[in-house]
Amino acid sequence: MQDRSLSPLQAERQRYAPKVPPALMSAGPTWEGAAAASQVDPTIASQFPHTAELLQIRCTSGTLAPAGQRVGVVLSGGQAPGGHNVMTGLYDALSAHGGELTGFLGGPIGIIEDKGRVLGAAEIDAHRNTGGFDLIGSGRDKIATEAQFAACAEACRRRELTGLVVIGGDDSNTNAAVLAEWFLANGVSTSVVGVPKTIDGDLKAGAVECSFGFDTATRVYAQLVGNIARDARSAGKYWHFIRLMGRSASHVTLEVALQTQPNFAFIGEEVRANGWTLAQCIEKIAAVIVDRAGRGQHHGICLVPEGLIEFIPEIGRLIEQLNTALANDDGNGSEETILAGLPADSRNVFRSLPAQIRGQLLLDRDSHGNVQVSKIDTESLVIAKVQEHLNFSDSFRTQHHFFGYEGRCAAPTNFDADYTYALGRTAASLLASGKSGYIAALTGLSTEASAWEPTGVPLTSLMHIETRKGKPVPVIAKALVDLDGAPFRYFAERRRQWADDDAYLYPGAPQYFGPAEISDGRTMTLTLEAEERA
Ligand code: FBP
Repeated sequence: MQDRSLSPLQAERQRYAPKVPPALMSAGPTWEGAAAASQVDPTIASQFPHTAELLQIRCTSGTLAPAGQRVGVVLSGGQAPGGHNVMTGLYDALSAHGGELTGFLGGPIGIIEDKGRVLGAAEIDAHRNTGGFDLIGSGRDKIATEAQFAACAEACRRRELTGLVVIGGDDSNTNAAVLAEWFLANGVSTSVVGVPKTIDGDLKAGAVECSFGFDTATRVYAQLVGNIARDARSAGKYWHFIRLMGRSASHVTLEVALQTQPNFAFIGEEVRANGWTLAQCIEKIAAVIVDRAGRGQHHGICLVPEGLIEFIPEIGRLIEQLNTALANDDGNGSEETILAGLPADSRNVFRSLPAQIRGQLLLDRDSHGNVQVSKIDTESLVIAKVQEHLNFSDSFRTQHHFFGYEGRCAAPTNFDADYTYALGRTAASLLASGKSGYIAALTGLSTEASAWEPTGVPLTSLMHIETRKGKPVPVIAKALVDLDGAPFRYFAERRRQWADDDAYLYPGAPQYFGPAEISDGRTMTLTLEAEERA
């Protein structure tokens, strides 16, 4: 009888052998210091005396871990395609020389509470090239207090771990940086290394060219947006407002716009740079709707980054003030008490918003003090305000969508499968050389995997000071869309034409087999940025 425990695609993907730079497959790790990745802020340097002066390093030969390495791994934050392959890369490098990989369960809390298990070959093999984080689970806990650092140290000592790998986004890698520093300061021999994960694409700087998961997730969203664009054009009666995940930064929206060529896309960073108020944002999309309607086109596609709301100046200010007010609230404060502490203009902004949005703005912050933008229906806010602004309600019919979870656990594209497997081996190599306080990276990602260069980037070089829960703290900086960068310029030069014509592209589903230009492609963002650097 046919085995139906796996879909045909799952079975085929398990057999996929990731493409990796040859250096990562040979023995004996050798790392060379290059130069300081960037100048570390003096306040950060004073708080990270053991890791602030690390140099960026490059692997010149071999990365197979020496015998007997015991490494712990944790998945932290939101799911991103490829997390399992970081683990298979680590596992393969370690097990080739009798090493061992322990998975901490349920995210950082798994280290704090020492909940973990040594991973075996069968379960690792079953998760090769799969999406999801279900092998060990994930979580958003923050490792913040002295007691928690000590508990993590104890877990590492008890398990005699030579290394710990934190797979996460900006906040999780901040955790990794703090832990690496704390371990060095307190004589804990476990080295700590981070891996850049997030579909949001906002963990990148210098040698960290992109975070894993961005490639797969944006391809899934672009497929869905393309399908909707074709539906919109076929029916000719709906404007579709599509909110896309990505937190504050608009990288996901920009990439999806580049892949699909919608009639309109908000880019949060542009809104902030120009200081566009909510009313001005609405005027811009309304102008496109009116123009198109004048030509008999009553359909369209508008992309809305989930973080847009934070970039509209008056709402951004309101959110910051609410963040501080909520951080100081004991949980018993009513909406009115919380609002009473805000400046009058922010109170007015709050009251001008639809009730649904007001409620969502007051929801709990995440453990890092961030507003949870995925829970705010910004696309509905835009629709409501456009409706108020326009007077032709009969011919302006809308649909709204939110795409986020649809893409976070898709089977990684070949790029993400290759990249994450290589990141796992790079992390193993850094640890095998006793390097701590680094994030694993590969440079040259727009080229063939055989030309990628395994690199270690000091975590402190990615940090800046930010206000969190009302206090200044060193954190890894979120990379926002660069308005002078090639991806945004490409978009800005073409958007007028995309608004007028139906220039939609239909990228279709991510492909795992077939011509390399389809199955092994790179995102437009990565390609345009690499072309600009060349
Ligand atoms: P990370 O920064 O942890 O990678 O989060 C990615 C993300 O998908 C964001 O785009 C989104 O805003 C958030 O997670 C949603 O969080 P949750 O999974 O807790 O609903």
